[in-house]
Amino acid sequence: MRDQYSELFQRHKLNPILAAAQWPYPINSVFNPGATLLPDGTTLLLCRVEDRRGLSHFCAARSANGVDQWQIDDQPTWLPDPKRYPEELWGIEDPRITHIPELNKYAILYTAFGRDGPAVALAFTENFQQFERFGVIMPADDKDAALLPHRINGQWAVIHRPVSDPRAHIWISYSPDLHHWGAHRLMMEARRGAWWDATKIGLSPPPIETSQGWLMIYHGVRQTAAGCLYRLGLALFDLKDPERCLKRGDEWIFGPEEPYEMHGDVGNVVFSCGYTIAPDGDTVHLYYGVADTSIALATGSVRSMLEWLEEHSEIPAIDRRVATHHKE
Ligand code: BMA
Repeated sequence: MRDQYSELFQRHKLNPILAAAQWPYPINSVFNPGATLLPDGTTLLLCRVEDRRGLSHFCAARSANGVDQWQIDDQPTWLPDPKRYPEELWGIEDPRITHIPELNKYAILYTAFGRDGPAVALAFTENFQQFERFGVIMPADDKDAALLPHRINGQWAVIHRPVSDPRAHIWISYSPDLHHWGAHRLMMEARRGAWWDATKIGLSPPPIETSQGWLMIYHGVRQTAAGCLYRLGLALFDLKDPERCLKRGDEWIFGPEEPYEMHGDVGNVVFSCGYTIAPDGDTVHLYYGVADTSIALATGSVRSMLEWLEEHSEIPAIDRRVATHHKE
């Protein structure tokens, strides 16, 4: 019997590493950033910034070491454009960045928040200054999406989280051209009952491609009498058939513990949309929003996450009441 839980991620001692007070223009909060390493080794965070109307836009912050000395764009980098894109009426949220070598561009999947609710929208950029919008690719209610970095069997693949109230599961959909999406498949269901990931789950950052499969860090939402608890867990999916779940961790691996994670606009939330992986191919810098207020950093290892899954995994049975068409 273990006498304590293993900790896969270590919080940085400078947490939170980015907060509203550092912003060059007035904002309410900054959280849930997408992340990538630029070719020169700079860490780029595309941060979700909320203003005092309650609406969000994106602002880029760059740092040589990914920890401090952030160069923050002195005005919003990417604003919602509700005149041309009505689905962005109430803002843009939670960007997830994937570098796409075939296109030599970065894909950004984000939540466009409009009258019908949150929808998944796609855009591309080469420089994080100009953004080419493809518009909504998964209509409301849908969010928590990322594009896989290359085609699978000739098809592009998007992981996303449609809501079938009150439950919400993780799905994957395919496209030949990035515009037309179909072949929707259930990837992983929310558990039921008392579990930490009962009722609602969603992709957190884009999955990590490893020799053993797509390693997914996902969030589970536990609804309690005192409000929701957002925590992170792990699962592994087949490289060539990513809708096939190979392993799913039982316990959560990271949850709100520190005061900056427990208190803020929405307390008890750790929510990650991005990471960078160091040149060693193993060290993961996980960037995450804390309490929908600021940004924090925790460091982990791909190898340790895979080893942990070896010991903490169950192979999930697909619940046929939810996914009658799921193939074995
Ligand atoms: C989720 C998303 C996140 C947010 C979290 C906690 O549904 O909207 O952007 O951080 O709720 O409020």
